[in-house]
Amino acid sequence: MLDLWYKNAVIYCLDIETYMDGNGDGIGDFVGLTQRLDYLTGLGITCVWLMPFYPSPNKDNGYDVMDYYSVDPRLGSLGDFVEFSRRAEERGIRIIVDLVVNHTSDQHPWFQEAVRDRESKYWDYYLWSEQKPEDIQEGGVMFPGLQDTTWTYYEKAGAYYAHRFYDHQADLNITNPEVRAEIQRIMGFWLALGVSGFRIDAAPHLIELRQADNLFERVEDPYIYIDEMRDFLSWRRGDAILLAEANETPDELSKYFDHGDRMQMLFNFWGNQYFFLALARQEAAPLVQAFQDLPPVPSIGQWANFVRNHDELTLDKLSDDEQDEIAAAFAPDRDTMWIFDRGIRRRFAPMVNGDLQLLKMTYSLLLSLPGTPVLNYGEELGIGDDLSLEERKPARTPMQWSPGKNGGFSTAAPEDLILPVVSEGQFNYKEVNVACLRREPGSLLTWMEQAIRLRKECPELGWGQWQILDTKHPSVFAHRCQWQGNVVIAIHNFSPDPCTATLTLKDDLDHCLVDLFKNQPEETVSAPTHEFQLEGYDYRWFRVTNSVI
Ligand code: TEU
Ligand code: CA
Repeated sequence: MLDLWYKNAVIYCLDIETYMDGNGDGIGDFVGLTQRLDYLTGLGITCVWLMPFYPSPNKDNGYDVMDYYSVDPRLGSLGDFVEFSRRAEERGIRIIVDLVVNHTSDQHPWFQEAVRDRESKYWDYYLWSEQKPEDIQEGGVMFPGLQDTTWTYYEKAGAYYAHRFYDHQADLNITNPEVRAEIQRIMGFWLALGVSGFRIDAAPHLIELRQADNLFERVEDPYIYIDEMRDFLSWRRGDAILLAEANETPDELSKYFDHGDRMQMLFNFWGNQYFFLALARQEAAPLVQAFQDLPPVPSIGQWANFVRNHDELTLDKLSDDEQDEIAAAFAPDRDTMWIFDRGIRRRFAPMVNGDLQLLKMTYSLLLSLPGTPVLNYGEELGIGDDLSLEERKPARTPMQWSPGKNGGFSTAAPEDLILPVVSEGQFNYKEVNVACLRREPGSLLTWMEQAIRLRKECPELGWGQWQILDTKHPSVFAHRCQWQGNVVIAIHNFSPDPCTATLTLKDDLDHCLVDLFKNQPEETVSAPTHEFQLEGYDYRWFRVTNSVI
């Protein structure tokens, strides 16, 4: 019997720094987060993905790590981590942590030792060149506009070092077996502290194996390194998972799964980008096509679906015209709303002007799509953003807990907060916050709790064989998931206009459909096609039962 807990999980991503401040210094911390575990339990979350919380100069929101074995003192101590992990476990909540080993901060002692002494073993932990090489091809700089090159001269070292991301994030050389051993030690450490797996940051760049002479040629099949990571992981903890951040084309993605011996989970960036195109066009076709293009998933593999994450909403796989369609619908002001010339730096609720029906339809889709849903903190409230902040920060403002001071995030003076709480406009914390929305029957938060409960009661969605159904209506997306003889069908209308969808349900002939949100029987499928009357942005889930209830 396979106990693949992640198949029916509900994952919630949060940044400790902006979640809940327990000691009033304006910065979220482990103590604050631990106080909020009951909230997460109530919401129905089963797994928390913690963004980097390690000591860091914090020039890239913690993705610039200077010590992999510790907790940033601003956020607490290792003891606080263990307390948090223990209390999460008590509530049946698993923890996944970010593993950021494509690069280290230039302040990491390995890098500092390397530049101090070329003879030290740490020199070969990184990628060096005496002359400035051509910029790394295949994707080049990752942050155009904020990053000029992939090679930067380090005065003290007298050489250039490679970096895919910011110049303070020196790429590690994983062709060096000692670096691979370090990565295993890091994984082993957090597994021993009870985590259930890792989000592998920048996975495609991590596995770009590079020759020690810096030629950047692939010396062997780069994916083999994932087998090595996975082997190590599974020996140390059988039920732990690797969740890769790999924004790649379907062809490439299949290599990350392989036959089930590499990553268990991959973020579905492909589906995400085409979802936004579908929404902009109010047509299901782009999402239908995207899911048909995805590679088959091995039995232990799983897509991690999401609406928004902490980065820009990257649209790099779409054409310029398609990006323009999305811009016109959701982010018309290129100057303030876009970044890196490929993505939108807004949260989702403001992109759709807080349209509650559209928000519910979207999160209903997220919770029902084949795979496992990943929510970003605050999405359950329809939290807003702050476009006056620089770079990717608009979508990283603090969680909004109450209508009180600083939205209940912190008791510090507002000017001392790590980032300002959204306090202006439609999404201001006085209106959009946990305390108010949980008491409002029709709110997104109240609805989300119910929807998450439903999702957990429908394991067919996470485990089953899925198929996309023809709906005879361009704006309607419908899919059917079957598992262990049980069937769930979900129907979503991507248009604000009511319509009739006609589904071919020949496999379900003579069965009864029970509307799961309304908890009432619809009608019996008495012909091979069945009509559904849908409201604008409607979402319907049905369980197929043997007899009329
Ligand atoms: O992002 C890696 C990365 O490649 C993304 O920025 C990517 O460009 C984008 O999502 C779409 O392709 C990760 C983290 O998520 C990000 O916050 C860090 O800044 C980055 O790694 C560097 O560590
Ligand atoms: Ca604090």
